[in-house]
Amino acid sequence: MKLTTAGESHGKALVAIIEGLPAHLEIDVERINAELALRQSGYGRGGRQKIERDRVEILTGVRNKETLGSPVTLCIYNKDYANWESCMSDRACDENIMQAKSLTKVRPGHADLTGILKFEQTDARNILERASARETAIRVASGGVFKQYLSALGIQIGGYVKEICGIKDEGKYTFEELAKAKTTATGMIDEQSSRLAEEKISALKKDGDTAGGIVEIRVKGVKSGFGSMMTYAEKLDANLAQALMSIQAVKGVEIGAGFAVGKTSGREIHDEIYFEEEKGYYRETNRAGGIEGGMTNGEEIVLSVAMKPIPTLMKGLKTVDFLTKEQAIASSERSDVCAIFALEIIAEAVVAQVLADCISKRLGGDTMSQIKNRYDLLP
Ligand code: EPS
Repeated sequence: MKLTTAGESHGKALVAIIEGLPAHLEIDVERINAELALRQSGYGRGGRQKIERDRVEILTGVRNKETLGSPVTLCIYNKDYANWESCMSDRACDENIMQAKSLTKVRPGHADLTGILKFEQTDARNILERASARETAIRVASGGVFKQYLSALGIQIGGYVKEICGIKDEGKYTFEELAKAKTTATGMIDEQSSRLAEEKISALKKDGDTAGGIVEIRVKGVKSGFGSMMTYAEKLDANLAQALMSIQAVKGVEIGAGFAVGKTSGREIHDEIYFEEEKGYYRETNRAGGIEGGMTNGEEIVLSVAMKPIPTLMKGLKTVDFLTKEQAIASSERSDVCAIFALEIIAEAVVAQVLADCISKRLGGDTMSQIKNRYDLLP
């Protein structure tokens, strides 16, 4: 399967084309819209989310609520484009408004400076419009399609926010308990930790600052043998890490115990193997995070993803004005203080994409029922 996304943050729309979906996958568009609403929520989101009410429009590839096997095109119109048309249109723009909306006091941590130099621009707007995490809206919409493919096979994805700027939710949760994360203000499950995180976000906001954080993503129901150790390109852990790292502002991905594996001995870290007639092979621990040798081993897939604080600070950091080369304070645009709740939703979508692709490579299939029959026959 192949996913291509396009669209600028304040342009007309965000679009995605998904190639390689089978025919007869049932698509419930309202399930996708529910994911989009979740992505816009969470304590600490900014003003843009009050303007947008993201809803997906399916332009191609689905008829009568079922995929046809042709490319599926998704579209989310940016409501804010109405306020930006005079400087974001593909037609001749208003020079004065373009000037007023230009950004040259490049933000440390953002794509602004390197992008300006690389693409020979004089205005970081031509960089930030695509670098913006607004693009994640269409990835969540696409993820909504991939999740429906996975749930047709009995595979579910969940997760929660583990940490926001030093405030930790240290609970150990069953897969079923993860659903609660979607109902709290921060995405943390433990209410006390969630309240402390809210206080932290409020204090950062007051100080013109932003919050980083960590989320955990879990996948239940993937049978063993997806991904392959035969070539580096087929290793599932590598593909998950690549995809998660492509989410704006993500700086770290861990599979299972992650970096802790480097601090311990083999006896302490590897998951011992057992067999029972009814259960088949199983492990009593899951420090491998459900992946060994680049392949699923039938246990839950467990991933952690760390996001740096958003680089648009209301009290900007020191920088240089790209035009004058003078020392300056970085430009501040309307932005979010904390988008870790959103990260959890986005990371689920991205994981769904990688898994759907991996499953389709192994099982092929022109129709969803062929794929389901092949999946059900696997041990
Ligand atoms: C975002 C929309 C953007 C930002 C944010 C994510 O909207 P605007 O720039 O109009 O306020 O809130 O984007 C960034 C963090 C960024 O660096 O550009 C969204 O819909 O998620």
